[in-house]
Amino acid sequence: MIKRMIALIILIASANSQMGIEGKFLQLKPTGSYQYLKRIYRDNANNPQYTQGFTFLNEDTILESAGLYKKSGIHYINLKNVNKLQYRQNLDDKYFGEGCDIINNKVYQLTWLERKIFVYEKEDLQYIGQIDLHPSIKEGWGLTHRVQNGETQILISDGTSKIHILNEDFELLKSIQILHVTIPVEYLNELEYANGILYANQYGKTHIFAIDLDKGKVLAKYNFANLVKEANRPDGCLNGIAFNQKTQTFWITGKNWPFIQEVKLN
Ligand SMILES: [Ca+2]
Repeated sequence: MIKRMIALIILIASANSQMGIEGKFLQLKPTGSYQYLKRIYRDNANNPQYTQGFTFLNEDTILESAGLYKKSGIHYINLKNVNKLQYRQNLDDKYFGEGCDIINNKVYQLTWLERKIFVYEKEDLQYIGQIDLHPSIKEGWGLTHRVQNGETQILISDGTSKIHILNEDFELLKSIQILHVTIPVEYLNELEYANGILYANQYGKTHIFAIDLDKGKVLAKYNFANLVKEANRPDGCLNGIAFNQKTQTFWITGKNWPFIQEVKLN
């Protein structure tokens, strides 16, 4: 009897321990599943774009911001002809282009260390003006927006684990630190807000996080290591997340990548 009780205690202790480890593992790595759909190749041999911002204008046109000093710019590309850069505007050599978005019929483009946000006409990307990045924001990295209770909120990443929420006048409302379980997610980069969820990649890594912004919490992690390998660009990591409202799919790419990839995130 005593032997049987001891065996039972050992069995229960062992099961608890295994569940504990497994539960912790699952918590640390909530892996999101996805399916690849279409892929469109682009001529990166002759016309590489160091993609820093990516968002849809309409169902088949993407706004793209390109980085690097002396090579930065902003343009539209159509999915039917991705090699033609429509309404391309080059930045002055001293600016490094970063995240971009279309917010209430205007186009906004961050710059990296220069702390300027350029504003353009949506139709033809004619330059309208510029705004200074709020002093509490470290650098200009990713840009997207959401509408909360009828109010537009601008969301900016700055290479830290924080997402900064600003009003339409680019005044800072609050900054939220994003945690993956208990670990701050550093180097948050390109952003895309879709259906109440913030999507962000992490500089130099192969995954995209789905984030509950208000809770500051990672909901899922989608690993695109296979895509990064196929892109085969040691000079360019995963960057560029654009959500197509009509098809409810994402198009993702990277810096100097030879293709853009449609993907359905589950
Ligand atoms: Ca984006």
